[in-house]
Amino acid sequence: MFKFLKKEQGVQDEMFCYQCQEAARGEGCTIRGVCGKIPREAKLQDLLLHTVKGVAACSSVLRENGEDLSEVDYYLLDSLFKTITNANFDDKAIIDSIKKGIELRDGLKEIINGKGFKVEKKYKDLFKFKYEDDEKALKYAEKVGVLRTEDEDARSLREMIVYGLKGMAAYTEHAYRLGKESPKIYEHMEKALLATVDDDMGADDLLAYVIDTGKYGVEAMRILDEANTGAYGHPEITTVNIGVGQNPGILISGHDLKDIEMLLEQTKGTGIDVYTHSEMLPAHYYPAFKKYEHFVGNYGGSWWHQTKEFESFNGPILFTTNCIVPPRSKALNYKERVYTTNSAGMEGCKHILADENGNKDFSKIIEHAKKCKAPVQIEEGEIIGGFAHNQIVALADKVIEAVQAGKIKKFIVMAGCDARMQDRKYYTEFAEKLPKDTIILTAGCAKYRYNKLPLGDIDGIPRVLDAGQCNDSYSLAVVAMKLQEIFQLDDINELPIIYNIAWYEQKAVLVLLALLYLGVKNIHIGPTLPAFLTENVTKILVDKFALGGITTVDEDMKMFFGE
Ligand code: SF4
Ligand code: SF3
Repeated sequence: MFKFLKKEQGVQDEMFCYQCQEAARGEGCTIRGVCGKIPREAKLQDLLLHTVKGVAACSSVLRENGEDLSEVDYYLLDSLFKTITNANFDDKAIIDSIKKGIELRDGLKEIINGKGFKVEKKYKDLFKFKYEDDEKALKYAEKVGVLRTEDEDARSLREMIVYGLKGMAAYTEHAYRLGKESPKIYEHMEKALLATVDDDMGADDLLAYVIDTGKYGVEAMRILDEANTGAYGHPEITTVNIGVGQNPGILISGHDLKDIEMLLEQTKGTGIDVYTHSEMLPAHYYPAFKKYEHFVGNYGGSWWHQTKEFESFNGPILFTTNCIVPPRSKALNYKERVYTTNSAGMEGCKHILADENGNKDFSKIIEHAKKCKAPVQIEEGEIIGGFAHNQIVALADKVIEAVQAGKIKKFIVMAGCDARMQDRKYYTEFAEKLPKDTIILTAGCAKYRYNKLPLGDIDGIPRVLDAGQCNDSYSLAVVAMKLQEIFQLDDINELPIIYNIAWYEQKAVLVLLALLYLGVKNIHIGPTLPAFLTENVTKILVDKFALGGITTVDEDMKMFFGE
């Protein structure tokens, strides 16, 4: 079932990155990222990660000794988030973060020395780098990238930890902006980052960190759920318009709900409409945002369609997080309409900063929108969503009745991401060919492969239940645990739930690790297994968790349903 791919050892290429599902040739991007990341950007990101580890080496010592580290906390989140696939294509922003990290690291080191504490000698290499000039920095980056770990299995486990931490940083950052935090998450981030540069760590130790990253991943998603629902109410069943209105619009993308709240407030009464894009679609499900009449609908599909859809949208676009596709072709003219905020960034675009209270002034975007034409309609109709844990629990009686009457035989968790690969047509076909007595549980942008299909309902329960963003995969876990309780099962794996997850970037890695931590077995991930998993590490995951890949729709239907 698996395709095992050989990693090139010690390649002398321009860059090496294998963190996402689109890694070139299923091995790694070495000349230029499929995502658009160029070698210079890749190297700067490697250097940023190296710097973050240096900060962690110091902050972990001080944290153990009860010091206040609020500046470090946010730095960890922001820097890791900047290196997620499709989040930041702005060299200056990355360089600024590297320089800030060096300053932090050296400042913390002084405090440590002053207080008579000690950083373990084995981390000494994390303190050598100083940013003198770009050329030297890029040269140094070659020593600290992914390929610094020669042993492929150790590299695989180390990088899996780092990718999980990136996803964790993203979710924790959103919660942080809504005033929710967990010191335990920062503590884990530091320890786990250090584990990835610690030659004393064997495979078992690293694997324990992998699973612990899943544990704190559950915590990060739980806190974000608490932050989002605490601020904006529990998502409820909602139909979302996918057509357009007559006014000029602003399109908001990414996952940050605080940003959409501020944007909706500031656009009130301006004659500008607000539309969601890709992972921001679930904002429509929150009660707090329903009062805005100018919150018109969702425009377009998942992130990778943006180069086409941003052209026809006509108005400004605000990225609050990934996924950005750099419009590097000269034929694409929308770049001057793109704005970024938070850890997102793209060279040549305007970046909106928050003031010291976390407030942002979006007036420039609003003025820009006023000069633009209304969006061109690309589709019409409605989609339905809002099936996060509270809403599903509210429907529990109906769902249980349908299960007991044999009308619902299985639930299929198809959460995760969408991306460009042709192979992803699998997920549309899979959804279409599923037996009619099944319900799809989804979250994340994977849904765009099937959320506009006429899949019908079972006794009024739609066959695609969208919980929300990828972080709302937490909701799916809550629902599974609730069902386990209702059906009085000893093991979560006895539930009639199939996991067929589409992954792309590192938040999906964190979601996978979270599910593994929760004891979920037999998860299938696709369309390909991660390039960062070696044959040996894959075997461990197969033996321990029965992790699997996917093949063809027909084969997989037979595997899952025995038909
Ligand atoms: Fe390649 Fe993905 Fe890395 Fe981009 S993020 S360089 S596509 S592996
Ligand atoms: Fe990810 Fe780009 Fe879809 Fe939140 S953000 S899921 S891929």
